[in-house]
Amino acid sequence: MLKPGTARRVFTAAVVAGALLFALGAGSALAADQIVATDDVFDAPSYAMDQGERPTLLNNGVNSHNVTARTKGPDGRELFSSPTINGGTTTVDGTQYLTTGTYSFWCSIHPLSMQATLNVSGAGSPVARPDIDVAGKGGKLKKVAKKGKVTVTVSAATASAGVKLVAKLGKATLGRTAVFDLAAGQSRKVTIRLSKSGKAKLAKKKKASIKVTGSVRFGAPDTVKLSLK
Ligand SMILES: [Cu+2]
Repeated sequence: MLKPGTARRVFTAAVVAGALLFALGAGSALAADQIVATDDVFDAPSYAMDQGERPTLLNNGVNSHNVTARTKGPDGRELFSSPTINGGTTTVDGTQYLTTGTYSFWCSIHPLSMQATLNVSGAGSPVARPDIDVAGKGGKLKKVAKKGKVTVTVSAATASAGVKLVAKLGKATLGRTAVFDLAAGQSRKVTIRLSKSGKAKLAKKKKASIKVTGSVRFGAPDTVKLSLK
């Protein structure tokens, strides 16, 4: 038999515990676990984060360490990675786009002894992955070869940093742009200047199909074909 008042106390305790759990679950203030490296191990077999977060890497060792995902992202490079540091802290980049799941990583310098997993919880929401679109029209081959310029329009559906364009004729690179950033919803006309050898290659043709590929870190590349006559 419960003493009078016990049931109420149990009920009150359950309500308080429930409210506390709710507050913890709803709170986005819980930061991602810090990944700590010493020579030459990570301090835990797994680390936790919510969606949209970027953990930090602390290097307490003397040797250089990094965090490098073991799988590739849509850009063909590491799904997430940190710079290599020989002390202090740095931020892991690319994890902000991850959805709930378990992702393995290692230190690329010590891949045998430094392996761990990153567990992304169901809380939070991921940042929209960079998403670009490259569009353009063909034109007069003679004009393009003479002016040595190809112009395309690059649009970003989401914030896309570190965009660059390469124009190719078959396997030969005709020209490339410097890296530029686009905000979400931004569209920009970009001119690719062709190299001297690129211009010469093009001038020899009667017609040509130029491929312009836009690439962006952490996002999928996009290609447009321009037919020149
Ligand atoms: Cu290392």
